[in-house]
Amino acid sequence: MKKYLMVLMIAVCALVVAGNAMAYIVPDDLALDFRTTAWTGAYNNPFWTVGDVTATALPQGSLLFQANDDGLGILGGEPDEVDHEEQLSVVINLGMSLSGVWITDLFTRSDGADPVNGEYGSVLINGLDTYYFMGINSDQGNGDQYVSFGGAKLVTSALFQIEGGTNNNDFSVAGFTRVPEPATMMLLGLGMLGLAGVWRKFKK
Ligand SMILES: [Ca+2]
Ligand SMILES: [Ca+2]
Ligand SMILES: [Ca+2]
Repeated sequence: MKKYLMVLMIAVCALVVAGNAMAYIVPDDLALDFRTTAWTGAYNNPFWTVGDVTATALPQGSLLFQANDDGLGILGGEPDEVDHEEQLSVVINLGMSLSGVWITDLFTRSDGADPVNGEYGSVLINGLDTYYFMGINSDQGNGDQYVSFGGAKLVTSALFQIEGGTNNNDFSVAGFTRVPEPATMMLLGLGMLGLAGVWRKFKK
């Protein structure tokens, strides 16, 4: 019986390692996902609302960009993303408990404008806390990068913008993550125990 528990533990460890290896690619299961068809209509509109969440292109007169791989950005300047003094505002009416955000299209720089940091941007959460992200830390496939808030935050607003003031800093926003609830983790644990039990019975 102990042998099978060992096998199970190894399988779990392998899954965790695989999960870490993919840590730099936007996962499919975001808590708030701007890549979904619900957000498709945002393209070429000044703002777009889905449920309690409204995204607005700033400054006034700007229009939203949307794509099913990159998420939201701002039209103009470079053809799609947040660049120049464009800003992407996200307002969540009653707030959502969120733990981080996935940025896309954020790359190192080949034009030499900022070879140290790469493309460089920030997000201001609830008008209080600023988190920075740089292209040198991104997966260079689609410029994916995860920005952690260092724990769950009740987020009511997020304001995305470039940093550094250069024209070629641009990025998109795929969406936000939520940390797994303790209840979810417990269910997962119970499920594993159950699986171990079934395995044991099956072997007898
Ligand atoms: Ca743009
Ligand atoms: Ca892209
Ligand atoms: Ca970019």
